[in-house]
Amino acid sequence: MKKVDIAKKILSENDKHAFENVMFLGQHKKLCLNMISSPGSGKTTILTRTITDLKSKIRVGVIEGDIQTDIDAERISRTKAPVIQINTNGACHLSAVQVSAALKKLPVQDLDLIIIENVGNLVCPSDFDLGEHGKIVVLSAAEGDDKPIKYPGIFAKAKALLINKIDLLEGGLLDFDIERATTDARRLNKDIKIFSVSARNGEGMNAWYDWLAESIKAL
Ligand SMILES: Nc1nc2c(ncn2[C@@H]2O[C@H](COP(=O)(O)OP(=O)(O)OP(=O)(O)O)[C@@H](O)[C@H]2O)c(=O)[nH]1
Ligand SMILES: [Mg+2]
Ligand SMILES: [Zn+2]
Repeated sequence: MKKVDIAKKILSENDKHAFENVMFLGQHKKLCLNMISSPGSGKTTILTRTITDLKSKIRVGVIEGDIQTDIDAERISRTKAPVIQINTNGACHLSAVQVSAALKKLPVQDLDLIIIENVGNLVCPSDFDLGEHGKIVVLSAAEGDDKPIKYPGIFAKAKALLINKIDLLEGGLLDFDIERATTDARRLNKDIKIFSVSARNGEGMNAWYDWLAESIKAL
């Protein structure tokens, strides 16, 4: 009996659509980033703050991936940024074909930057290329500083790491060691840019905004 490697087949089908997205983004010359993290580390909060703070400089469009509900898309639309919702109906990651359809619905010509919020999951979204220019991983202080070594895949692939919720470090209620998380992430990925931020109070966000502006310019 012939053995079929289903995982390989799904991934190569995905790669075809990822390539379409690469072509689409290249034609329109738009930067696209794929934001990945565990549930609740602060992706949507980082996005709403980023969109609001950069409003006069960078026009952001969002593709929101969620297993169910449009809660996050609602939060984004309150900022007035264009947002396209993808419900994966149970799937734990976004696939390139879903993103391809969403990209065509966004007013791409009016944007400077497209950010995809992937389904909250630190593991398999990193295996699915969406045709993006770079992956951004978010790790919140409450999750523990051992996550880069425990879940190395995404930290090895990401262009940038946002260590979020650093406001929670004050008062000594958490034992998250930024130095350890940073060192381990750099050991996996020597080029990764690391930003320690609080999406709640805005601390550290300016360095992230500068990096976004530089990345758009460098495209
Ligand atoms: N203290 C603190 N809380 C934060 C910060 N950023 C986000 N939160 C809170 O963390 C919770 C989860 O934030 P979300 O932005 O919904 O996280 P998410 O990664 O988008 O979650 P999913 O989409 O469900 O994966 C919310 O209650 C936020 O208010 C931060 O910097 N500091
Ligand atoms: Mg979210
Ligand atoms: Zn998955």
